[in-house]
Amino acid sequence: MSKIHIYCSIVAIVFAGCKSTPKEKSTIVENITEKPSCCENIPDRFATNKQAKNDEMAWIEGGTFSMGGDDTQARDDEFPKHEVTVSGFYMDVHEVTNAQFLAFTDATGYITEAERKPDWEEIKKQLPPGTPKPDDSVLAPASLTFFAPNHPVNLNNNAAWWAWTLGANWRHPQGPDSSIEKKMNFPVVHVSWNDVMAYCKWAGKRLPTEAEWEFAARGGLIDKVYPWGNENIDTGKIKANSWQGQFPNINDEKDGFYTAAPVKTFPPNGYGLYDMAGNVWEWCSDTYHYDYYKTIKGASVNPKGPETSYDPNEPGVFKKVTRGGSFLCNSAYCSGYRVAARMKSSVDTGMEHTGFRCVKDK
Ligand SMILES: [Ca+2]
Ligand SMILES: [Ca+2]
Repeated sequence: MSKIHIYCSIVAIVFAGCKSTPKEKSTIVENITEKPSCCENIPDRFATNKQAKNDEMAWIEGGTFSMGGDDTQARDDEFPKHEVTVSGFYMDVHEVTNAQFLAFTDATGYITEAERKPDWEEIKKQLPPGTPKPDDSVLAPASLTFFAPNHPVNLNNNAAWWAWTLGANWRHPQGPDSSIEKKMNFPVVHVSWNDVMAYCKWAGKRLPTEAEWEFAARGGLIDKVYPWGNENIDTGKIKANSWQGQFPNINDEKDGFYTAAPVKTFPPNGYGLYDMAGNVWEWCSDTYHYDYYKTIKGASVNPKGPETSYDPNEPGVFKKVTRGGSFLCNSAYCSGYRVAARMKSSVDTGMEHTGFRCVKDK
């Protein structure tokens, strides 16, 4: 998912003719190699480390594991399974909360991307030449919020449940009339990859690599589908915050939460990590490439992801990996809470169901 995708699918009238045309892999002549400039030149004022000392982190003893899909729901980009070794690291036991993110913005004055007016000069680089500039009412601070249609929809069209909501951002997760005032222990959302990189630098931490994230999510279990083993998420005790019922129009809320839940509501995995399945998606440091696993030769030690980005659904958009699924995932749709499931989003995109957690070296 990316801002561009939503601009194109929701604001189609404004961008008449704007269409991201999926191409066959063989016709892709070049992938995006340009790194987003904002991740390398974060101002030094963000590089303080006062808050992080009190954060709850778990030591994850490194090891070797088999990375990739373990069941029939696994998608093509999760194969082949391959051997990966990661060194030990500390990991936040829960997703970064609104309280933690507020401490960061209070200390630094940081303004997230969703709170800024979109930069037309940047956006148009990703659009067909000659695309007209939309009205200023569209190019206003906004973010992607979930809305439930009142009828079943085609699950291939995610614009059917995502809205470009003016005034939505981490302080107002469902739009300008919503608030985080009573949600300080909820995961922060509507943060882009660029935003979370700034947080990590301030906290004296970093984002996990995709391999570290999956190793940690498995919680010491071998070749299991979920952080708790192989039992289906809807069987037995409530295991995580996901979507029960018919997605996206009917949510039975058997787990007690329609959207996000306070962190640490559900049982931790074997490493003491909460919400590695569900609640909100979590950014990783790796660039996303659909075929990345297929290019890995032999044993891999502390892999940091591919150099180039490629998503067949939005070729040309530079994306980073997200992991773990969210309150919107269910067993009939994406099962994104499987430990091997991969998702991706452009670096400037924040969404109502996407947050992060940090790691730290010894
Ligand atoms: Ca739920
Ligand atoms: Ca999560």
